[in-house]
Amino acid sequence: MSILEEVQPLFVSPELGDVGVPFADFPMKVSLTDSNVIVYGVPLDLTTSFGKGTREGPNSIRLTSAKQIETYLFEENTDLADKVKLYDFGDLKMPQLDSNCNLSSIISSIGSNITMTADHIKASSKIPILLGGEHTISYYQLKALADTKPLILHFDAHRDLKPEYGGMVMCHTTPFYHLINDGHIRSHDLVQIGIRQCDRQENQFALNKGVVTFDAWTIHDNIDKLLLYINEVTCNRVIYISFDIDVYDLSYVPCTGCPEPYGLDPFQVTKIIKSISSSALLIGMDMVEVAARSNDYREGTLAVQTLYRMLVNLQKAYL
Ligand SMILES: [Mn+2]
Repeated sequence: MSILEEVQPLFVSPELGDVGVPFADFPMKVSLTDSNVIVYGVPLDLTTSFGKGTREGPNSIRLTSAKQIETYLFEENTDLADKVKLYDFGDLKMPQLDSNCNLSSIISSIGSNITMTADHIKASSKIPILLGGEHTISYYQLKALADTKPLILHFDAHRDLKPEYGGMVMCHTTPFYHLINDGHIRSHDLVQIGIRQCDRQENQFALNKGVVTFDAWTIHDNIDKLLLYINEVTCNRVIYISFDIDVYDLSYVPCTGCPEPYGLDPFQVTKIIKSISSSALLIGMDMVEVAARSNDYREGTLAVQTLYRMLVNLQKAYL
């Protein structure tokens, strides 16, 4: 039995899930053995502070990718299937919650399953792509990939650099603080893109630690400065992308937990993705905080199309 078959029972197969089809369901099915990219969902929505609904993220991504049918990217003249052999593990089984449950211990137990899954995917020389769910989960996947010392391109409206929030240490506003503080990532390897909301302490922490920041206003005024920087800094680097859907302006993503104005648009995000050096090697990725409400699948659609563009444009570390 391969180490991937060991973790597979932790997941509900996409065929048995609510949508009933895998992400980017290709006509020609890819087997687990033949795949080089593995997608898995973690529909965690426990600590979100404002709007709820990120538990719908993985399903809305699967549903919109199934409904849109085509995996051909018009402006790239490329089909996703030409670039990746993708396998969808399905969603991590979530524990039953009751009123007495301890949130921290639930998150930590889900977290160990994420770390083990990402670790096994990496050990099988495949790329893990985590679909969320709240941003908390990125901590656990990045922890598994930390030994590759990746440069982290963190797209987000928020810094997520708080030490704790509402009495919770591990929650959706804290993952990058703890990744740095626990020694999993180096602060100067964190590039935060599209930032426009945080508190004074987070800003000071970022400045003191040398976290690289391109806030939304800087990008709006002079995107070329960012494109040049990304192209240079990703040259011959292993990279990880953590993509919070709320980096987009709230007009594109009305359902996510903390939608914010003054955000990026899809053309800007595509330019940024395309500015990544062709010598960069992608080691892993997450797409988090995607939500859906009452048949509003705008975020799922945007998440799918953003993921497709990242997958066709980036060179995968193990290919
Ligand atoms: Mn955010």
